Amino acid sequence: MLKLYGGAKSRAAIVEWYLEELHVPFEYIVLDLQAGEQTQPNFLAINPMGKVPALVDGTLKLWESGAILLYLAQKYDSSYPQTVETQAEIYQWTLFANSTLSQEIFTPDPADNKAEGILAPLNQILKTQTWILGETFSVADVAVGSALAYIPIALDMDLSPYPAMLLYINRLTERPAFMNTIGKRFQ
Ligand SMILES: N[C@@H](CCC(=O)N[C@@H](CS)C(=O)NCC(=O)O)C(=O)O
Repeated sequence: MLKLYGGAKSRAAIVEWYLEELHVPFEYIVLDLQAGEQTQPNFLAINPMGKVPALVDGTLKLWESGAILLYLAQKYDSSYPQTVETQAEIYQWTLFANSTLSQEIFTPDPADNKAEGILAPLNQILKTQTWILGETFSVADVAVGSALAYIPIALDMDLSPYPAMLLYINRLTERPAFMNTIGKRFQ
């Protein structure tokens, strides 16, 4: 069975959410990050960087949440788009979520927060469509949505200027797979 390595409150919950969406059975192995289990040789053999999430699927050992999401989408998502162009949009949104979006949301100093520049266009996009790629929920929603859904959970950021985004976050957090994973782990 596929194995997902995570920590009590870690980015592994993003992958856990997507696995639940896909109904792919997996074993979730929670490492004690405080105790440094991620730096032990048996885990470094899976991810030499000593970070979670990491995934083991047969002989494949994969790390970086974005890479894991994209792999799972291609292998297990029956609605994964067939055209290279739409696949490229999925890469775009997944990489955006893990780089530009995360950097601008999760700034150590709230005074440095430049998120407005990207939250406003995101809100605009979500005014006219249900999900990031249009009317079909996809891995792009897991990548982008997990970052956005984290704002009301953990950050002191006013999202009232972005009502379409707030509705989008509500749609995501009401999904049973979200509630069973991120929703539970970050209560
Ligand atoms: N960009 C990586 C970040 C991985 C990461 O920093 N994971 C944290 C938990 S959320 C971790 O393993 N921390 C333990 C450590 O750095 O020792 C990803 O998205 O997978």
